[in-house]
Amino acid sequence: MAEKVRILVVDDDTDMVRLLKYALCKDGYQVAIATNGQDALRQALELRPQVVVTDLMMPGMDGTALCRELKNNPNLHPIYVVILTAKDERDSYVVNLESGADDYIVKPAALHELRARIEVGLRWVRSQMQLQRIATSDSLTSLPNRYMLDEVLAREVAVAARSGEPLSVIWLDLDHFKKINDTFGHAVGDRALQELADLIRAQVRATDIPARYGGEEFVIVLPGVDRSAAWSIARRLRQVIAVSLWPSVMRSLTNTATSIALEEVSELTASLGVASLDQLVEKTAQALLQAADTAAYEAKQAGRNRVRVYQSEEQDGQEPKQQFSDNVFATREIEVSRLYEAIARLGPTVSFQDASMLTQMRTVLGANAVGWVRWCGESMPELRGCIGVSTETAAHLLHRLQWASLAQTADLMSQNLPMTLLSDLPLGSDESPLAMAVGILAYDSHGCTRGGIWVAWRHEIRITVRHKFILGYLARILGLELELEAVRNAS
Ligand code: GH3
Ligand code: MG
Ligand code: MG
Repeated sequence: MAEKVRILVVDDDTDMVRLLKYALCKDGYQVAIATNGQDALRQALELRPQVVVTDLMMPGMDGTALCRELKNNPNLHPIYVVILTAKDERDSYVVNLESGADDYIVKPAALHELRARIEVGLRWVRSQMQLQRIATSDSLTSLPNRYMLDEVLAREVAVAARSGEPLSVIWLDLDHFKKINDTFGHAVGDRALQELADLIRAQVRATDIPARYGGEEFVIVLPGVDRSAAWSIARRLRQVIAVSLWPSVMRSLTNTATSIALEEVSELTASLGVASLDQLVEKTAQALLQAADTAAYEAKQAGRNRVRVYQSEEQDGQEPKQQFSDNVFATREIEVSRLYEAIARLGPTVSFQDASMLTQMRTVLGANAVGWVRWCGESMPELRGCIGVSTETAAHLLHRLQWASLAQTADLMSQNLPMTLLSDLPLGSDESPLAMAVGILAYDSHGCTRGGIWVAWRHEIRITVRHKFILGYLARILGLELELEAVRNAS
């Protein structure tokens, strides 16, 4: 059912407002009434009426002042104001039309004339709304466009600067998107952009504002979100995009000739940059966007399909970069003996997660042994945060734990193969306070990490195994029945 048109009737004559309410309700409008200017303004902000019919002479705020308030409030636009008054004077017409009134009717007015004028007003309101929609939203994705983004961001920067609340921005740029257009045509490219917009909408909260900056670049404004929370959101987005964007494009194009060719592409990924207002010396919307764009550019440079947090010059000296950057292995040495102590206390479990919905992997080029430590415990403060352990350390640990086959592979790989970087840390900022993982990552001919298996010291550590083949490959290395069972389940 279509939503009813909302009309606010204002008159200090209570009989008059009741009569008008009765008549207009019968016409199918939703009608609210007020008997003075202040109350009318309050109700207008709540109800957002399309049309206000107001008397002029009222105690307190009169009709002229009310009209000015209604018309000057951008949150109420578009609103059509009809003055309905006994004051039949040329000067009054002029003053009120100049105050923003759209129409002026002298009482007593015939009801059918009032109706006709309300309809004129609604035609204007509808065309204004359509114009507003065209001017502020992107026609392909229906997300706010760049013009709207500029407005929103300027407003949010001003609010954050005043309140001291955090404000972050994510810049998202699809990877090698030109290739999608070149290979499959613009219609498929357009569909991918629409699917991406839906995916972003589904991933963010109601208070976050996603927008299409232009082309295959999107920006998400995150009011009240600090840098590390924004980083988590960006990482989640990156992962969801890598996992489901291309499959959903394919699903949306099934039964078309192109859908068969589309299977040739295994994934469509994005590079993301994160920046927060508190990192900037110059706290402007433009500087914030620029910082997020710079971080996204760094993500591209580092190999795409990853997240980078903007690092300002001053911060570089203060905090370890790896605490906020994806895909970075710390250079910091871990005192292995201390890890053994902790491991001995906790006991290992094998952990893997299958994501069978993921698209096929064509080639496995090799694998690397890597390790991750995430530590917030009081006992080993020097290990706080996320630290990547070197291949050698990982191999060493595996030997100590007598995971011989895994350790052998790790040894082999640490000698013969280049280090592949993790495309996603297996741990989120809100996860368990004490965790450690050592394992093997498999990667394809593009150097993209496709999955792995881990010896974990907490169940919370999960690594996505993207394809049964990888799972099988790793299971063979480990010689574990458990994983072979999972391979069957994944097929
Ligand atoms: P990179 O990983 O470096 O970002 O590579 P890229 O190919 O994604 O980036 P580049 O800036 O070279 O190309 C962007 C492409 O996005 C060019 C254009 O064909 C495509 N594009 C931009 N807007 C649209 C659109 O509205 N629809 C379609 N189908 N394609 C678009
Ligand atoms: Mg681009
Ligand atoms: Mg791009």
